[in-house]
Amino acid sequence: MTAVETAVRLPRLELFIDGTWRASSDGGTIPVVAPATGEVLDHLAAATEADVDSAVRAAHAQFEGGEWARLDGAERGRLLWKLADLVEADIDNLARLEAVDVGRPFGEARFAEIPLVIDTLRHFAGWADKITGTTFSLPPFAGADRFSYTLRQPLGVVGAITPWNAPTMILAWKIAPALAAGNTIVIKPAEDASLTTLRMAELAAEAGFPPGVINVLPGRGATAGAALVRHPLVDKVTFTGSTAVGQEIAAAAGPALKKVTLELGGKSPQIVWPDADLDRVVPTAALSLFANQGQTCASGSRVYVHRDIIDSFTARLKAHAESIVVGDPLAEDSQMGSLINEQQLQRVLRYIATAREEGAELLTGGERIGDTGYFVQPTVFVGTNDLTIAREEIFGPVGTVIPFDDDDQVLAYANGTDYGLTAVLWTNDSSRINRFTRDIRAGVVWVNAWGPPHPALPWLGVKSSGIGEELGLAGLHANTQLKTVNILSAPTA
Ligand code: TXE
Repeated sequence: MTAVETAVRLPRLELFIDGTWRASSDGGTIPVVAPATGEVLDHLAAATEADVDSAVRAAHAQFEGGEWARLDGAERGRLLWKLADLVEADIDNLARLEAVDVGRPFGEARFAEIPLVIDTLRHFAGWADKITGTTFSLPPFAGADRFSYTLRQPLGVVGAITPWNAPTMILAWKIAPALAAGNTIVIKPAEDASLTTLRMAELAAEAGFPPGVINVLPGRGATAGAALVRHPLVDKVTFTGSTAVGQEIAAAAGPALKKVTLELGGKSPQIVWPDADLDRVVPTAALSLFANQGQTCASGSRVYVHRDIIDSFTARLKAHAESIVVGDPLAEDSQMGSLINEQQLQRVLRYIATAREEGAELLTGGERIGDTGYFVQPTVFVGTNDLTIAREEIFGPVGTVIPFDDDDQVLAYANGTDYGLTAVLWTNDSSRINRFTRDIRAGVVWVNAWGPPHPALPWLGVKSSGIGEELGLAGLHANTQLKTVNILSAPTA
């Protein structure tokens, strides 16, 4: 059945520190498990606190006066562009690694995620020689002519901690702006999804980044991740993951006054009004619910549908969900693959059980598929806004459709959550669009679409969904430090 090449070539599975590959200092390892089969493919080195220290010191040395510190913006941009070219040449291999390691369908990785990696690297390659401050026209000070301006400088060593759901894309979000701005970086990928990050380290070495500019430390969150956050030579921590760990990181980085960017969970609303064209809405709403098995922070997992169209909407969504092909992530026709691990499977099944206990109506799905791997049917419940599944991030293929009657009610529903990542509005009514784009508490709003982030556009969450911005000029600036300079000439007579 499959036209996809299934042989997977694993990258080196050691730590990449200062341009060299090393075992962990205590010999510790983490198994590499293929979620679709449960097979242990190999073992990764697991970084210790001492390994974190070596990597941060290498990154610091390059920043403080190594070859990297002497490169100008155009040269940094050329290296990022070269890396993008190497990723492009390796795209099938990277997509296969992602499918095997994460369980997401090869096609999603090959045609959506990895192209975004390339676009992100090229976008920030273009910024690298265009980082500027501002000049000010101010009156003389203390009898002397005054020239004041700002410099925008790199921060130093960036510590990046990435999750397993879209590990290659999120890695690019961290390295591209950090390196464009002239920082060096130490990356701790997720335990369950380190393969593409290690492959990217191989490609970065091939691109010619000086040793120590990019360091990769597979390892455990509580040890390697926490040590990276604590390290005194780490100037900024950028993290994508759960809100609970984001809070721990903010608490650890706070007393040291480190810069932090946090991209955390979501419980994003989609609102469908009666004038929306359901032929367009339903496939996109389903994509938002089920892409990457629902393991996307931007998933529009609360679907508010006006009561006038609820029956027609649910009938179409049910038919669409039941047409989705769930199967081997490497098979060409698979539209959904496996959840990441046993823990995530149990979490999703628990939420489904809770929804049933709370009286939600099961529209479709609701079951695990088979007993190998962690496959779950695309699942939709219809119910009320106070269901647990309508309030908590599930991170699985489970959507909740909730009818609404008027705009005040649905705005209150949409904003009645601790999260605020994305929101999707389905209507052509300009008054509604103006009101809701203004009043909805979210970092990113889509009107009549839902899709991937674009590297030129800031990506951010409000409330418990995060702090700071990634991507776009704002994401570049989040990797820089301003300095104000005042130059006074000798007093004129
Ligand atoms: O995330 P963790 P988990 C949400 C989603 C999911 C839940 C749990 O709801 O079901 O989080 O997933 C590292 N100090 N999201 O447990 O633990 C860890 O090693 C420093 C949403 O996998 O937050 C990994 O590299 N680092 C999210 C990374 O943090 C620590 C994507 C994320 O893992 C650490 C992922 C510590 N004390 C999960 N503990 C999104 N925003 O898209 C762990 N880590």
